[in-house]
Amino acid sequence: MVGKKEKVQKGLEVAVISGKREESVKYANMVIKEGLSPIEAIDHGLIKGMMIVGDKYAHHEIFLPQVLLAADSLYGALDILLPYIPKEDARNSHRVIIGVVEGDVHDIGKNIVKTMLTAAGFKLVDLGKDISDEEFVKAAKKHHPFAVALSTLMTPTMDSMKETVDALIESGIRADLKIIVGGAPTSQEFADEIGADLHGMNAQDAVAKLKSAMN
Ligand code: B12
Repeated sequence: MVGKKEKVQKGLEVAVISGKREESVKYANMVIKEGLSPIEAIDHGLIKGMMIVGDKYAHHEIFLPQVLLAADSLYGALDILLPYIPKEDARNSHRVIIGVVEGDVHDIGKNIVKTMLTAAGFKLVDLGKDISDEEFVKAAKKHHPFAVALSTLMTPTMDSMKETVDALIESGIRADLKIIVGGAPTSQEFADEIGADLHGMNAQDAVAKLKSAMN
């Protein structure tokens, strides 16, 4: 028998795939009303739907306008769910600067990582998307963060990640902070190669890696 939780998660998944914002908003409200886990709804509903959209897009079964509708539908639900992610009590005043590197506008994953880190008690400075290495350096000099978190989803913009790490090294502040990278084309091997410290597979992993780096 399929339970309420599975039904709602499936509803979110289908709402993303079909790009129906009213549907995703309806199911997101159900998550809250039924007291279901917003994190599970994001992982097993919204992100699952977006992964299927990604596959369909890669196989030319759908095109950019449908991907945009899917993203819009995902954001509609995220707006409702994110405020309900439980905040940790533990006081953690570590500041993290986050941004999507230059040339890349994919920011859904970055926004989820930002929310999970915020919920874990980190103080986030979100620079946004398509951020140049100069902007990262400028922000790091201004905010003196514990870590800089770099996101990219595209292979060509992995070069921008390396340029950002290089710029942080050249600016003389590299040793004062941790650098964590993430996004589908990245790996721990790639992080090592470009001189970053850490790699996170997903938002939960980002929290785990940065927490362990605090000790
Ligand atoms: C949605 C989407 C779009 C939307 C983006 C909307 C937005 N506001 O973000 C739009 C329609 C705008 C778009 C545009 C383009 N896209 Co697009 N897009 C996607 C799609 C379908 C889903 C991405 C997504 O949001 N996934 C859901 C989120 C939750 O997952 P995520 O981003 O991976 O994030 C998780 C982890 O990666 C990780 N993570 C992410 N960041 C970080 C950072 C840190 C520090 C850590 C620790 C972890 C971490 O944690 C996240 C949460 O768990 C992917 C396909 C796919 N399978 O990924 C293609 C994809 C990324 N796009 C692609 C391409 C090519 C493009 C375009 C160039 C298309 C074009 N011809 O114009 C443009 C790019 C323009 C640009 N300059 O950036 C390619 C990239 C190929 C490559 N390897 O280089 C992909 C893979 C599709 C494909 N198979 O061809 N796209």
